[in-house]
Amino acid sequence: MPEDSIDHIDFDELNKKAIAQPIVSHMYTADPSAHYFNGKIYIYPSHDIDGGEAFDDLGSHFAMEDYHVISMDSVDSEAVDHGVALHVDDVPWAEKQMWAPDAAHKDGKYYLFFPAKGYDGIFRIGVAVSDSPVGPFTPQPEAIKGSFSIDPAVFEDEDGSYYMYFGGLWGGQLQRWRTGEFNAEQPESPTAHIPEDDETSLMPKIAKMTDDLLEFAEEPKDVLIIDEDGNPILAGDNDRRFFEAAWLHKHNGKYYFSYSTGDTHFICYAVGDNPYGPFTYKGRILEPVVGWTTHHSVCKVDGKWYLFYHDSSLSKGVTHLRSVKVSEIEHDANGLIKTLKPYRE
Ligand code: FUB
Repeated sequence: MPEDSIDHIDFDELNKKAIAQPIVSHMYTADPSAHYFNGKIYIYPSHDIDGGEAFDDLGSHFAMEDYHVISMDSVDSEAVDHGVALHVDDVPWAEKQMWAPDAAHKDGKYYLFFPAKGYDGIFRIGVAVSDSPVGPFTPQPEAIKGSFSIDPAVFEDEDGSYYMYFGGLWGGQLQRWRTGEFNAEQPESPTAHIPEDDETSLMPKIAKMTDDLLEFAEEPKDVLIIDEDGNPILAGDNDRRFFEAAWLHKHNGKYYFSYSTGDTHFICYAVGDNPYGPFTYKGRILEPVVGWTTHHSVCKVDGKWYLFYHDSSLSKGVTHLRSVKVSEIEHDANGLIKTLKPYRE
């Protein structure tokens, strides 16, 4: 829901109708990547602050500086904030905008993957390592070689392979990499370099990770999202095309790629037979929330699937001050996910 349409909202009423409440309210959190590690839920969110930057379509107002990890024994239990896990000042290559992170666990080590803008104004993706799921994390001195854009999501497949999905339009700069080189022309325009409406939309990226999870093992490739007829989703299909917030979960042997449609504010999903896709569009997981952005993860806890997501209800609609929530989702007998409405009628 865009910020200019919130003036009429009675937030006390809205919060009564919300299907879930923020899991923490002492700070603003967003973009939750949830994992079930060693019998406990760990959430790796963005830590929203008011950095004093004016709102623009490049997302300059998302001026986050650090990450906190949150843990929960169950989806109903108290959420524990474990404090600063990584600060931008400790990342040699990063200047600002610590956007949506993710984490992975391998051989007793924990890896925090995060996008940030470098001193050259270009988003890259970094990795930081810890012996604990809650950090503190020690960053690698350089960003992942060949990385670009935002919103990393690292999926561990059942054969022990790890894949990173990433990318985001507008302020996330994916459209500036269409030729393989960063296109710095029209720096203030969020939509310059976006394909025409009747062209194939920009697709998210995938790269297999090296065994140590510190680099890409291959050149990033496109993750193709197709419609029911097998045609790539078009750039003008704003209700279905990929914008940002990639996530991958596996259910009954199928790969579910989910994502945000950005300016139309949906969380959608598409299903495929392997990590690389193609993925066939199937529908929406979440209808628009209060706030411009919508971003999520899907995590299985004790045999049930949960959607971790955010809205701006606690801040009364401030776009860049969001709060993480969690709600159960269901896959039906055909593997389709029932659409969640974040507020009751
Ligand atoms: O939190 C900053 C950005 O907003 C994220 O990277 C996007 O996915 C959107 O939620």
